[in-house]
Amino acid sequence: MRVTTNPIEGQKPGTSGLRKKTKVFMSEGYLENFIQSIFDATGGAQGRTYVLGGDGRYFNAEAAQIILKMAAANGAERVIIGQGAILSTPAASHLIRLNGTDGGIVLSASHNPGGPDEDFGVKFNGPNGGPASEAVTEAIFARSRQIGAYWIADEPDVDLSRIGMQHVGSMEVSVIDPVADYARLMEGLFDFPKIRTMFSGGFRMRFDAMCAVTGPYAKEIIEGRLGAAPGTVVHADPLPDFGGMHPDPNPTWAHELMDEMFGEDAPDFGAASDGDGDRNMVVGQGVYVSPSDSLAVLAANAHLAPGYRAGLKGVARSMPTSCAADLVADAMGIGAYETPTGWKFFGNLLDAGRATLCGEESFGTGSDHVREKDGVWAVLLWLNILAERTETVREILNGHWRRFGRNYYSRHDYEALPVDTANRVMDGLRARLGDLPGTMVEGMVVQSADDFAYSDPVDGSVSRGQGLRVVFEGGSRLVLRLSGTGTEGATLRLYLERYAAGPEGLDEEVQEALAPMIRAAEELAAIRAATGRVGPDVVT
Ligand code: G16
Repeated sequence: MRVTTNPIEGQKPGTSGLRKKTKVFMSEGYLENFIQSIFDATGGAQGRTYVLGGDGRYFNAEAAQIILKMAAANGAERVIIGQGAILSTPAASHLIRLNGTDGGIVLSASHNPGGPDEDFGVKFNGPNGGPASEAVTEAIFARSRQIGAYWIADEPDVDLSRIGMQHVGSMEVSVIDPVADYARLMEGLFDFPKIRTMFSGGFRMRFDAMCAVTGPYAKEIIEGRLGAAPGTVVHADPLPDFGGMHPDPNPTWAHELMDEMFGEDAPDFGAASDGDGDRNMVVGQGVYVSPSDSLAVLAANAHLAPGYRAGLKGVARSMPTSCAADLVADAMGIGAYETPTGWKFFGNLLDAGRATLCGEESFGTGSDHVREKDGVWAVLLWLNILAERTETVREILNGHWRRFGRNYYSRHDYEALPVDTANRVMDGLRARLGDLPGTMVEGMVVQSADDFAYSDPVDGSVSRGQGLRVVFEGGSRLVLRLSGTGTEGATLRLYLERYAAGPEGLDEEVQEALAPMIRAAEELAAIRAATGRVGPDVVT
């Protein structure tokens, strides 16, 4: 059935897909226009196969039914969908690769809250299993501004609770167990028997799934296959509103886990994941592991896990992520890459075999096993390393810092700012960049300052305007950029990094260690003065 429509403003994918308020997505023709734009901008759906699933948030199942009918009406041959329309983002990426499909559609606004008054999102991944490149998202946006009609089959809903083959018109719909293939992939990468032995020896863990998609994955793998005590995984049922939780695994939002890990009789290891299962936070007994440090520790120890025994080809990190991983890569004599924020920028490096591990300060870590970041994978790699090294998380971190030095790191977020105000702060610092090299700020000499531009070493594409960067002599840095994932106003992210070579000064309190950087940032960008805020809303 052909339905006439008109272009809808603002269907521009951000850092990771299109994210809007759920009610916007539910408004007439909104989802339909965007899905049709995806099909149109990628050569049409005729004869194609796709993977489809989402994080279970409000409107997930309804949106999946609409997309199935649209795929059928656009001539798709087959859609593989998780039971209940559930798939974590990394599991979807794996299924695309495993089945050699033409791509996949993931329904998620990731770590943003869910519910009728919260957020919804749609991401398109290509045949390599990774987020669509900028060229593709631009083409989708361009198409959304010209669209005049969409196609949707007038067919009954698919029974998504029933595993097996069904049809929408002549299109096959394979409803599959969302966990099975993913769990098998993990078993091939990690030493499950060794981790099992660690758990049976009394090792205790808490995994907070935050009422989001990783619950079923963590239950099956960590409790089921690895034998962790029942109850290790908490908030394990994906709920449409995430039980009112903000499924963002950081110390602010995963505070229940933080309280437990910093309390009396804390478990040996704690972890949390986000809405769609691609993020992770890792905590030891009384010690928080920053995502940048986690990437560096994983890079230095990955060879302890069977899937990475042959060593790493290279390590990639997003520009605002601390340089800790670079120090490991240097020591190992492998490539270190610095990309813009957004997992899509890692795709070419992974496909070309230049990088094996990738990571971001925004709680994302992953490897070439899929083309998305992967929360459960990161937790399993940590477990494998802990089982091999038989040291605590704190001992591993301390040893790492003694060897490589410590990159003290924190991100300060100023959320829901008026867009004009946020732009003014960015413009103000941008205008000063050229004059900064050689000047002193807070007793530190500015070595370089620029608006980060990335030239992809594989396809030569250039992405400009990716964040303002001020680098000081000695390896300390300030980065300022606007978030590309928010749905309300603008979020300014200030990234602070101070390098301490050691051996002294490796165990300061992080915010105290960063105090000079915080003052330098205010001197250079005047965020508090311009926004009237007394401090950041979120500190990670
Ligand atoms: C997404 C992207 C990440 C990015 C993060 C934060 O994560 O996939 O690559 O680092 O957003 O982006 P921003 O700073 O622009 O808000 P997710 O987990 O939301 O898909």
